[in-house]
Amino acid sequence: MAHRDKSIIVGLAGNPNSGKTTIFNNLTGANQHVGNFPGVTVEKREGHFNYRGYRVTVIDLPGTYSLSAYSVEEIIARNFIIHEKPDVIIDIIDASNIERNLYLTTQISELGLPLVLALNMSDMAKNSGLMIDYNYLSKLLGLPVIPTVGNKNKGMTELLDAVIDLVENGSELEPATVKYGKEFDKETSQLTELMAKDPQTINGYKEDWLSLKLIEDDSEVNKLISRHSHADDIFERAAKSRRRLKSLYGDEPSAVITDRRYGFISGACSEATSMTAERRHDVSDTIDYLLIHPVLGLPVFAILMWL
Ligand SMILES: Nc1nc2c(ncn2[C@@H]2O[C@H](COP(=O)(O)OP(=O)(O)OP(=O)(O)O)[C@@H](O)[C@H]2O)c(=O)[nH]1
Ligand SMILES: [Mg+2]
Repeated sequence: MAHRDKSIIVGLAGNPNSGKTTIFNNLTGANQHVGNFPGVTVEKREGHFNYRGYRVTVIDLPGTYSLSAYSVEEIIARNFIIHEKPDVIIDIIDASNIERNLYLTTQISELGLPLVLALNMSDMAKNSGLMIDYNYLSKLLGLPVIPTVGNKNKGMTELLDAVIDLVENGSELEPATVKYGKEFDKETSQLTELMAKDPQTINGYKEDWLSLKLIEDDSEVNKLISRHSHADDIFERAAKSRRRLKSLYGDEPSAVITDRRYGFISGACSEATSMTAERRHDVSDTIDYLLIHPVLGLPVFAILMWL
């Protein structure tokens, strides 16, 4: 009973429509209230419950595909994660769309907070013939992975146990990181060095993450760094890095970063997921059907050859 009075904060993040609110309701029941995130009209659901001697506060974050600073939802989710520093983030993933959903995961993981993945809609994934080796995926990503079916209230105890285990014991796993390559590392380490000159301004942020965001020219991070005592040097360095990387890769660094993340995800998914024989047949039957179709046949053939 040593932890009877301990309070923890858990943030529920995830893509739109992945089942966040369903899981939030399962966890908190009627014990919830709805307000707004500070300064904006985006709804903030907050709920409470007790589990294994902890008082748990859960926040249902707005659904986002990414943590760039393009939309108000993305900025809210990101600022909440960075500033409120929840004890654990549960990233709710639509398992039937696993690759697209894991894009956000790579970004949350880079923020360096304890993270648990709920592979929700695992029923839909299974019904569509997608088989996921959850244990292997967990090993590859270096994160706890719990299959759930939100609308059937399945997997909630396992999910909560994973959260509490992480709080009590930390992770036995080392989160896998996306490798951006030597050239990126060279640039980010120079920026990191400059940022270390004013630790107060960057207090609470991971320097590696800030460096990458500066190279991406992220408006929110630029705002933060404009208060840094070496702001001019940092911006100059970031612009140089951007130019250098662009000429090396022949593309915007932000596009290279996105590619690397998807490369990492598709590597993990190709190892940890497979399709049932029926699903493979369905896919090849559809292609056959399209190929012999009198109107669509030729264009589809041309597209397949071009791919
Ligand atoms: N088949 C299936 N449906 C689910 C599951 N979890 C949630 N749903 C359904 O999926 C729909 C979307 O769920 P929500 O909980 O509203 O998703 P959300 O992530 O809160 O969506 P936004 O707030 O719009 O981002 C609802 O109709 C749920 O009943 C699941 O595991 N399997
Ligand atoms: Mg919702």
